[in-house]
Formats: sequence, structure tokens, C-alpha cells
Amino acid sequence: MNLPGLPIVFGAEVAAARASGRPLVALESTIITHGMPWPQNLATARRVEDAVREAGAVPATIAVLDGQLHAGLDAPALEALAQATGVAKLSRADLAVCLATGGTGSTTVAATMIAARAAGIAVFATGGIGGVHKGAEASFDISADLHELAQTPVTVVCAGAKAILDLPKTLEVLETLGVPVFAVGQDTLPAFWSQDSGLRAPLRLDDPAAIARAARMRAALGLPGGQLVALPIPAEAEIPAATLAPLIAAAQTEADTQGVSQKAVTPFLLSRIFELTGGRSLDANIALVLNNARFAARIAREFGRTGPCAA
Ligand code: PSU
Ligand code: MN
Repeated sequence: MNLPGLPIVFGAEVAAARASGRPLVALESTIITHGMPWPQNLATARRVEDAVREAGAVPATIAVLDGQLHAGLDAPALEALAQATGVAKLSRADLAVCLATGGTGSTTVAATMIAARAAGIAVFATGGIGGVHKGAEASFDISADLHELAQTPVTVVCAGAKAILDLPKTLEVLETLGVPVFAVGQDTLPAFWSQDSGLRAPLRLDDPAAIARAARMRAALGLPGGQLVALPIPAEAEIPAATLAPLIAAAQTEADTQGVSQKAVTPFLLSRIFELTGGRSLDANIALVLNNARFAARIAREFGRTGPCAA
């Protein structure tokens, strides 16, 4: 994909990988600015990049800095972003505006998919995608991540949708939008901090090569959109769903009482659950994102073997 008029600033490592055809994995930055507290956010971002490298691919962390779209951040830029406060959380609606006005922002799953596609990167690793919030029948809060998966050809590796969400409704919307959802290594959908949501996954594919082939077949059929790959959190790091359920309910009640809305909902819930679990949710989040990064690198290597996916 080559978008005229869209300059992308490639980090040195990413530029070298592009020149030599090495596999790339895109990484998002909202998890850094809005998903985890300082300083664990920076340490995790670095570890996730290293996990991609150790698995034989090159990480491309995506962000908008002073109006420029970056793919691959150098060490000072990553640290500055991790420490910054008041950074915009960019999704499909505001990515172009931030670029046009010289702003700085982190990219959500939706915005990172858009940037990955523009940079010719077929695979992207995150923690958990956004989805349909509990109470969405009243609030209408449904993440733009779901619609992005329906229209942008990037394979997204996650640990399921975040368990703060209404997971059955999230699956229903993904089905309506025609997004293939694969569980890896089990038949049920993972639930972010917990291995098992109790919901049957629509599809199961354990083999990174098959996941890459499925993306290529989608493109060959002329179907727009990506794929969602859901890996269970490693067993030793999981928090049982029964432990989390009352804490999630309490955090949701607080959000409703305080009138938290729009982009603030997910960061609010994540930080309250961090507090309510005494920090345990963060440890789990770190473990799952590392696991996802390693698997995304394996998929990227499969794409690399047979050429990039038509995007
Ligand atoms: N994964 C995590 N932590 C996060 C996110 C993903 O482990 O904070 C971010 C992603 O950027 C995702 C966003 O797109 O949360 C969802 O926000 P919303 O529900 O407002 O669409
Ligand atoms: Mn939302």
C-alpha cells in the first residue's frame, strides 16, 4: 500500500527491515499512554519490542508525534511518549486531524491498523481490542476497533476483547461485520486477564501459517477487512474470571455514577481494576501482551515467506 501524500517516518530498524524484506509487526501506543501506568508502561513497551525481535521479526510501534506518523520509535521518543500526560488517544475519527494540525497522539487498535496498512505491515499485536461495553444498549458505546477490523486488512493478535466489555455482544457485532475471529490452542474465546470466557470461539486456528493463508484468501476473494486472532493469556499469569467479575462490576458502577463517557471509559475501567486487584491486573496484562507479540512475530514470518498480503 502506498498512499500518496502520507509521509511516514520509519524508525531506523523498521527502515532497514523494509529494505531487506524482513517481517514486521506493528504495535500500538494507546496501551502505553492510556492503558498502563508510568513507569511500567515504558518497561512493557520495551519488553514487547524485544519479544518481537526474539521471535524473529522487527517491531514497529506506531504513534503520531508533532503531526508526523511514525512507524518505529527510537528510545527517546518512546520514553517521551510514555511519560507524557494529556496525549490524545487517536482512533479512525481523529487520526487525520491530529496529523493535519501538528498534534501528538497515541494510536488505538483502529488507528494502528490504519497506519499498519499504510506502512505495508500485515500483522499487529496488542493486549485486548475494544468492543461492546456493558450497558451499550443504553450508552451505545461500541469501540471503533470493531468496525476497523471489518474494513482494514490487518491481522490483529490479542488476548480477546477486554473483559470489562460485554463479550457475547462483542462477538455478535464481530459476526455481523464479517470479521473472522480465531481462538488459538483452545475452542473457547479467551477473556483477556482470564484464559476462558466460557464462550465458544467462532473459529479456531492454531497454526501461524494457516492464519497467514487465511488473510491471503480473504484478499483473493476481494473481501475487505482484517482478522482477529485471540490467544489465551499464559496459565501462570491468569486471574480467574470469578475473581474479576465483582471488581469489574464495581468499576463499571463507578464509571456510570461519575458519568465517564466516550474515550475515557476504557482507561478509567482499566485503572480502577488495576487498583482493585492491587496491581495484579497489570502483571496479567503485561504477560498477555508479551505472549501476543511473540505469536504475531510468527505470523509475520509466515507472511514474509510468501510475500506480503495484498492490502
Ligand atoms: N490493549 C490493552 N490495553 C489497552 C488497549 C488495548 O491491553 O489500553 C487500548 C487499545 O488501544 C484499544 C483501546 O484500541 O484500548 C480501546 O479503547 P476504546 O474502548 O475507547 O475503543
Ligand atoms: Mn468507546
